[in-house]
Amino acid sequence: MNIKGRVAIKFPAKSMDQKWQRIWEERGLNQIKDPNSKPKWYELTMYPYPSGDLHIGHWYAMAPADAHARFRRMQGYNVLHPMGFDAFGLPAENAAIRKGVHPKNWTMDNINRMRSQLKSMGAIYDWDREVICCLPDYYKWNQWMFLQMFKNGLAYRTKAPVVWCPSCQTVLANEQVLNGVCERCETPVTHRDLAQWFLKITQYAEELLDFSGLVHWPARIITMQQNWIGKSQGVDISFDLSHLDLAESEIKTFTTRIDTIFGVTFMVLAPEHPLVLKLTKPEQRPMVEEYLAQSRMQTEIERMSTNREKTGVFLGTYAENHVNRRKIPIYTADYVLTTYGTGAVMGVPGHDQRDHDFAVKFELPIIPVISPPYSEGREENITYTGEGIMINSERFNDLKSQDAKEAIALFIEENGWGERTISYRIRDWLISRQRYWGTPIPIIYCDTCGPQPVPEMDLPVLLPPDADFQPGGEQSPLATNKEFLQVACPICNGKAKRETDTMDTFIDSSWYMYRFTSPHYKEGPFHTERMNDWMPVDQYTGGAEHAVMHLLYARFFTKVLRDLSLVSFDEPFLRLFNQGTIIASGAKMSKSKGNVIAPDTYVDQLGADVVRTYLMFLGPWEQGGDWTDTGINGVSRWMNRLWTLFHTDVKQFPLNANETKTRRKLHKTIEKVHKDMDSFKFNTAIASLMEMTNELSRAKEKKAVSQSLWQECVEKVLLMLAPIAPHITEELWEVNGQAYSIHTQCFPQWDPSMTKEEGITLVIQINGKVRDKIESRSGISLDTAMELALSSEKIKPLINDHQIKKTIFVPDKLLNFVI
Ligand code: ANZ
Ligand code: ZN
Repeated sequence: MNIKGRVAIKFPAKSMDQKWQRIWEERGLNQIKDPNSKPKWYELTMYPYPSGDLHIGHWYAMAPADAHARFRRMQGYNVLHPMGFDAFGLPAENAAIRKGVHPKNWTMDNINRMRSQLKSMGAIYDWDREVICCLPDYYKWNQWMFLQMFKNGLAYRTKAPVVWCPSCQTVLANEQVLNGVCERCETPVTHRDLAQWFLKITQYAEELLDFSGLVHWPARIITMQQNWIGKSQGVDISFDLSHLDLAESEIKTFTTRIDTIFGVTFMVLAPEHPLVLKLTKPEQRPMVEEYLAQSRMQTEIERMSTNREKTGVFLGTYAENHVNRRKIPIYTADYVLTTYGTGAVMGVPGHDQRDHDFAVKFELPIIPVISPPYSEGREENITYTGEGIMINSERFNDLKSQDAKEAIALFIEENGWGERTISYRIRDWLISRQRYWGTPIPIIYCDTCGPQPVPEMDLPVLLPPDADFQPGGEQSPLATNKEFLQVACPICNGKAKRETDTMDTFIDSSWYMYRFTSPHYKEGPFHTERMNDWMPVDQYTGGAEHAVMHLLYARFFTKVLRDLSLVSFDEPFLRLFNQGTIIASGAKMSKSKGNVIAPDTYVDQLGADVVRTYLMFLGPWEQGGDWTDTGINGVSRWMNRLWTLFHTDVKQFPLNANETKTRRKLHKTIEKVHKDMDSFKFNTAIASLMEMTNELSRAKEKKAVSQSLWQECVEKVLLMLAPIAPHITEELWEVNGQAYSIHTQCFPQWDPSMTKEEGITLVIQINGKVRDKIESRSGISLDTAMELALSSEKIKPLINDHQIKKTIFVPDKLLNFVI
């Protein structure tokens, strides 16, 4: 591949990269020393799927994160910035099936390739700490954690309607369904009833809504988690079925609008609701059954859509509304979801749009019970969903609806018809996957003793290498592997069977940050002391697409570990930063557009530093940016200039010079770069370093700096650039006679007296005559200068009513009004 308009590199980029990478490795520059006298800084970047080549998106996530970790190291922290591979899961397996190779071989080959590509980046990863989740010494601890949860009632198995992806042939977690399609293959999902393992994340719903333990997380990620957890306050209210002579004497529904209870004219059960068939009259049964069969085929998208015509079937029976003894017909309809509240709703067509559409379609009465504060001009067919004054609600009439909410809830509680409750949208985490490439769930089923945990001493339950890994429908491919399947019951030693499902791969990433603190530890998932040396993670970086799944699961795991007394803090990631996405030449990268950037080619031709620097320069990291060859050529040119400039012979400079300008510029640059690096603003940090090089070029040309200042500037610029471009700066550090290594130096400090804004005197003229002199800081704009001038007591009376025809502004010097 050719780099358009490629600028030739004047320095031996490739051999320099190799030379320094070798020396750093030999001398153990990046070997992590567990606790030492320095304060710790754990900076973690989300570990990648070993999906093949390391693409530019990986580089974009990792190179800036590496620069930030390096910056912290130069600030004097003991830094842990590890790397590993999220090696289990569907993408690896699907690709393996497509290519007919074993998932393990495919995965490990990719890991080996990606590791060497990662090494070419020159990052500070300590490869002795690598974590690979598909290896038994890692997934053993997935199984161990599962067993701890099982023993503490946090893991349970139940038959449940689950989301099913017909293409991946596996169930999915709710979090893996985006707008009704599988997030992996984009096939619309359907539902099935299967016995599955769940983790009780709902037990932590309330605590997961408390973000106060976090130091800094993006507000939008917090909002997404809040919405996902979806807390609603309302009332669980029952409707009377006692006249029907069933075992169940009531149906429970959840409503956030108990103030509308007198407006209920029907009731709707989700098709999956267990009472549907019991409440169906024999003559309605064929229709109901057909409807249930149909709705199973519907995807969540279709069911949730608000503008779709409502469907449903009358069950033939009625429930009674306790508050007014009104008989209301019971329907089943798929706009009610089984996964929320109680899976049943009270239909209030007067005040809920979906209920309204349903009532219109099935010709059900519509009773308004809240009168809007201003009723004039209100349209007939629009449901009123706001607050107002109660009507048609017997003794609650004339109350404000907000007050009626309270009063009615009390009234219902007093009569034992229901109680105030809080409902969460979040469901327990379904972790069973009917796939081969995952952690076997360590459970044994014995006909006599029931489901039994695998004894801890028998862990890990190894994934059999010789299993057929083609997906097999509702059963995991492991079910066909007799050797794996058949096992002795740990209690009675009788014949028993293993669980054949594997775990959701999000289990692996829920605690991998702990494993990095003692990756070779054999006695437990982590060594407690080492873990306490490093955890919690001080800075986490990665893509915003992980707002709900991974980041919520990881928070949940930490709270579980805390409750098991394994850790003593509440949150795993104190600070979170999301980088944006990188596009190429104005478009999303795709093979069909032919604009996929292969980092290897660029690294090969220009060296790692040019690629790293360009990635950090092409836009604010959090917004992402557009990769263009013109852009990277600009960086090549700058590095060439640096290379030449920093090979300058200092002897050509005078011993003394009037050099305040250069010195000030240096200190301002240090301040700016320091602050920018601190807050991930790499692009503006690099821009300041570029300006500083301009200043040095000027100073060199005019011989306007002393030998010592020149030397100081060279050193400090190199130090500031070192986290961003580690190879060239190490080389130039050596060229300039400094001792190895630049990367163990401190980040330069600025002198505040050098960075203070200089004061200036602005001369104010009227028609060319000096009328006032105003003290101000330098660099003020015309607008600010006008404001200052026009508020001057000397100028005001002179301008008075006159019209200003023209203003002449010489920044930092003069403002002249022509009147
Ligand atoms: C009666 C009512 C009247 C409602 C009204 C709303 C407006 P949020 O706020 O998101 O928590 N609901 C309850 N369970 C449901 C389910 N399984 N599937 C679909 N809808 C369900 O939503 C709570 C409201 O969503 C509840 O309050 C219920 O409708 C509906 F003027 O009850 B409401
Ligand atoms: Zn048994």
